[in-house]
Amino acid sequence: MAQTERTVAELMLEQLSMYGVKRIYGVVGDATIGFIDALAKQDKIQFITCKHESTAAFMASAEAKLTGGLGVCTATMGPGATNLLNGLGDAHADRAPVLALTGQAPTDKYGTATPQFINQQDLVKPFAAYSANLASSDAAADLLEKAVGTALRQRDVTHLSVPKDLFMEKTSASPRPMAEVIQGTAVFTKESLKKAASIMKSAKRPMIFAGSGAAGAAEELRKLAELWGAGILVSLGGKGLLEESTPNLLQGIGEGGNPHASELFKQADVVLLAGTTWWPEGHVPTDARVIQIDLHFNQIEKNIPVELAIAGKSEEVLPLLNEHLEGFSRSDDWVARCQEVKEKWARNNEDEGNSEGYPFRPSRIIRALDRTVAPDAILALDTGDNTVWTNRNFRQTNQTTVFSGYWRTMGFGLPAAMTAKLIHPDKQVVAIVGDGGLQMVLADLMTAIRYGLDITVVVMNNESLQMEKDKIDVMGTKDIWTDLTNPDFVKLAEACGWKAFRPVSDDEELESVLEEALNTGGPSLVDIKTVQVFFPETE
Ligand SMILES: Cc1ncc(C[n+]2csc(CCOP(=O)(O)OP(=O)(O)O)c2C)c(N)n1
Repeated sequence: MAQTERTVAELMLEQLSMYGVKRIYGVVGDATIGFIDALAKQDKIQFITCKHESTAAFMASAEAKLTGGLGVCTATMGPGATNLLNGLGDAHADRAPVLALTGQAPTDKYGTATPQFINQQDLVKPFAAYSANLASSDAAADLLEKAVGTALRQRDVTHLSVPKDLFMEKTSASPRPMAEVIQGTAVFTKESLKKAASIMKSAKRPMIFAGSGAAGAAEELRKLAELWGAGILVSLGGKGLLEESTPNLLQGIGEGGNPHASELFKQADVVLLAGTTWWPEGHVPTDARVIQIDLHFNQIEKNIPVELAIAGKSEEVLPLLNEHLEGFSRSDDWVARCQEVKEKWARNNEDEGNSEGYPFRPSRIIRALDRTVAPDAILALDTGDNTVWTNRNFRQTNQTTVFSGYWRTMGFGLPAAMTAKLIHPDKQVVAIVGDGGLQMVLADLMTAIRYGLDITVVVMNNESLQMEKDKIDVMGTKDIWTDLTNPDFVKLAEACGWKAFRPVSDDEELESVLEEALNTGGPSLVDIKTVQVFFPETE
């Protein structure tokens, strides 16, 4: 019987669909026309067309961060591929598995001075765990399996460039299944648990530091804190893990964290990291014994002085550690100090959140959001002082947060919010962004319209690149260019078809405007005039 003949592009799409890919983000270009044609002729994978390839790559990165699975983006050769890079940097830095599929010069022009040719393998080298250029249509299934498998197993960016003509060439190869790799169970041994328990039992001032990797382990974390007499700190990604009322929950650490908790943390003698790689210099102890639990081996290579690392899921490792700690005689004095710090911060935080005046103070805005967004909303954050204020004043309940952790790129909030809505159409999605960050991705306001995405973007409009202004202030260097020249965001959003709002006085109006925007249906933007506050200044 004759084997089915498909084009390379059709084969790749079938194979990606077999791997569970539901969306590909990108911009059309002539080097990918064969791929775009095949996308248009199938209905298993949705193509989300963006205005700029960096938005497409941010969206793919956000997809990987939110689902734990693969994100896929596509761009044409040359400038298209180059535009992807910032989003690939974000995915690489945060260990989000993303596949970039790019077009390349046709095979008979590959490597010549043909327009837009660049060696793309060299281009993506610092970001990609694997990158190959397809040289023959019959190798497509194997290369794609290698690219996706490497992205998922190494939790990194991978890349395939495909010469324009090959996308449309026929192949008799079949989609190749991917080896299933079972991770997370039984990779830690009884010995490693015993060793961890013996370090933990030496603690007089224990601290737990939890992040998004401990998402399934809230109950066990609570139990461990109780048994071990430990304080609990959470990274930005771990914020929604535990209820505010959890005993000894000290909230965030580092810039925007609980300042009193930093002082306490520096005195800790044993630290257990559960699903986080956040280790903010200047806020961490210098001679504590550190144990790290993380599902992914390659998360254990960050700059943390870890004594013992256990590769496994927090929800599997923690119950076993808890068994070892039954009957541990905890330090009541340390527990009391943790509780004291928790209460002191709760009082400060409440006061900050109630600050008055117009334009609004950043903490007032974040606390107003805290009071109005749904308990299970998804928050998409940008990079700037707006992120730091969110970390400081947003007291999460059960919300999920998606952000640019180690890459810290501006412009991530809007694309990430759009992805969140595509994945979770029933959830409320809110992006909190600065006026500088939003201006980097303004063109993609139209992407939200095109796909009818019901998201709310809250702009903390301080007419400044405030995070840089703060740093310039500290360094005492000359500052001319941190002041922004802003458009009227309300008019601009409306021109794009968004609903837009601007609260204009300091009373209950802020909450009611936010509520209206959150419930409006379709994309909405809230432009909030914000006071320029030098960050380290407490309110
Ligand atoms: C793409 C990119 N460019 C530049 C920077 C450096 N940077 C970090 S924060 C920041 C200012 C952000 O300004 P804005 O978005 O207005 O937020 P604010 O700090 O005022 O809250 C800049 C320029 C960056 N992180 N990413």
